[in-house]
Amino acid sequence: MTEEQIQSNNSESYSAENIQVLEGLEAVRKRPAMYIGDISFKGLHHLVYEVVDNSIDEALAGCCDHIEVTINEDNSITVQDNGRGIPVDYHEKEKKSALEVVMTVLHAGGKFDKGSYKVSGGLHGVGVSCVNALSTHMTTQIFRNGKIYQQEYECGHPLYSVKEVGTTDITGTRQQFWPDDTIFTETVYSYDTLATRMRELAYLNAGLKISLTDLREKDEEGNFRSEVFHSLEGLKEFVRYVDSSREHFMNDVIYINTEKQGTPVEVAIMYNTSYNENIHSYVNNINTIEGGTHLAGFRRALTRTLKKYAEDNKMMEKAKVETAGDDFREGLTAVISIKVAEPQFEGQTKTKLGNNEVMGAVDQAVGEALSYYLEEHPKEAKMIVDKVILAAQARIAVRKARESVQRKSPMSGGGMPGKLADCSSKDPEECELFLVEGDSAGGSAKQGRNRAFQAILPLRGKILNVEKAMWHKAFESDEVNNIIQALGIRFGVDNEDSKEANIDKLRYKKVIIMTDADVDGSHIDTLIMTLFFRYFPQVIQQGYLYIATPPLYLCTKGKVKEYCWTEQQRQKFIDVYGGGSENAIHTQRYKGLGEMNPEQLWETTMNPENRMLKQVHLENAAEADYIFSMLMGEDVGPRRDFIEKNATYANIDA
Ligand code: 0RA
Repeated sequence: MTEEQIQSNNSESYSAENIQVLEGLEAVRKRPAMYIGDISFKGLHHLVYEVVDNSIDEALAGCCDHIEVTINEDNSITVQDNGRGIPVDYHEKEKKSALEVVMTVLHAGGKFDKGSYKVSGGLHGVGVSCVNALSTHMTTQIFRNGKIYQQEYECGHPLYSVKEVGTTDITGTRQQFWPDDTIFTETVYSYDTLATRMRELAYLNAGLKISLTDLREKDEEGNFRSEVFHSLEGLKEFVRYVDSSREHFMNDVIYINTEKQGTPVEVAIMYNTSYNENIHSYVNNINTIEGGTHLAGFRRALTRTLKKYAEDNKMMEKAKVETAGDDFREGLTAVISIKVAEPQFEGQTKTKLGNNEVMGAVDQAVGEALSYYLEEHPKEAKMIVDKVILAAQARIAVRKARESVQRKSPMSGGGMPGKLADCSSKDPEECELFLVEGDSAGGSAKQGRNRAFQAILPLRGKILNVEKAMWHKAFESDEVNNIIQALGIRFGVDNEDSKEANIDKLRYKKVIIMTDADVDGSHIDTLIMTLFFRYFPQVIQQGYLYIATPPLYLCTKGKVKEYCWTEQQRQKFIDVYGGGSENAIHTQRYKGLGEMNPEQLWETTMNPENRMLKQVHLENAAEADYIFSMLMGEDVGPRRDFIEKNATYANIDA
């Protein structure tokens, strides 16, 4: 956007008359995915975020401090806030109430409030009217001027004009909607998914109380599942939460909350003993997983300030190493949250901030606060600088390890690992790579596959836990190297010393982890997912990582054979073919991939016609960071709790 356009936008007054009718809600029902991303699980939950976003805008305006989200018994959702209430006055141009315009006209949402940090375009900020359009029924109640106003809709069409239905002494907005099951392929809400996002929003908006209640089920004590997310310290608490399973060599959270060049900047920084960099960045409460100018400003300030401090205090001379940017971020966990009035989102998934003016604002805010912190805390400053020096030394070891890998003959000149049985196609769009546990299952997979488009890479035993290992250890691991080489992933493409992966030359757009359906197999799945998440998260973000699901049973009755993936499927087979009697049928329980011959493996687990693949999603990056560090870290307590809560395979083996 040019200077001129910004000027004219700013001088415009967004009165009710200025709301433009862009498109009808029928457009939303025709192409729902265009407005909310998709029509499955993600889109379904997105409806809630959309409604909550509007209440958060009211909170950002300083007019609301409590949002209550309820999953009702019938899977409808209620969101109530204690804001001013959406205006209900008459809208001259549209010849209807402002409320009705907000609820039924696309993009009418935040145009009332020019001061707010509304997100335009992309997946967010499409407005509550989209939620209305995608709901079989929606009820809005406004508590305002001592009165309760109400309107109801079906598929976005009002059933009557806004009417008064009572009096009240509160103010606020209450929305209830029933997602349309003819549009959504998934209609059951996940408490955990909503809770994760509400927790994140509470951390991102200090002081705001968000409660979540699930009325669908009671626990043993007769209580509904319910939590209140309320953070007084904002990102300071968020970074502690994300990093709670990691070990720390210093306790401080370096915390910045300021405004620079009109941009509110909030940053929390913590260093831990791990070797990973975990920066979670947000713009207007949206996780910018592709980064952008705010992240660039942060990194620049961090490197410059730490480097200057180390040099001023003659700490680098002794170490005799050249530092690179990445060295300053090893063992760093940080959360950056900024607010931008006119955000420009770019990149593959529209989660990369493009606004140039933001870089300087974040750089200045972080530079000033960090140099002040270092001066005030010499002991902590020394520990950070020591860590940086260790990282630089390790990086140089990585470079040597990489060079020695490249010297080994099978790898040079783009060669492939010897264990890889490649496919004949070279088109990444149709190529699949199976990462297979064990040489014997790998052998069956090689025989059973369709070699035109399916490649097999057998992995020997457990692979390195990268959560605990230093970077150069990963590059010294044959298994990790084989995966990297086979996939065509490159490191240090743009910058020799960078740990950032480049997947431009990715050779397969389906990478399928195939392991036994037991505890060991699930552990290997997690190890491989951890590797991808920490070293080349783009593969997950772009939806290329999958987990194969081999069947658990082969049920046989005479000539009838059926593979079963669940206990329910087996029970159904017993009912249908055994007349309900278990004795009448034969069940073969598959303990491992190795028990299937190549034909069976093809038929059940590899053939695109029959197989069931689970796509690995990155629902929430900060939560994934927290969970991976907990699962793969040192502390066994929280890990055991988590596994007990989420036991899928554990039951089977019990
Ligand atoms: C525009 C103006 C005013 C309030 C709101 C929007 C508003 C929208 C939503 C959406 C969910 N909750 C909300 N709460 C408030 C206030 C106008 C005024 O009172 O001056």
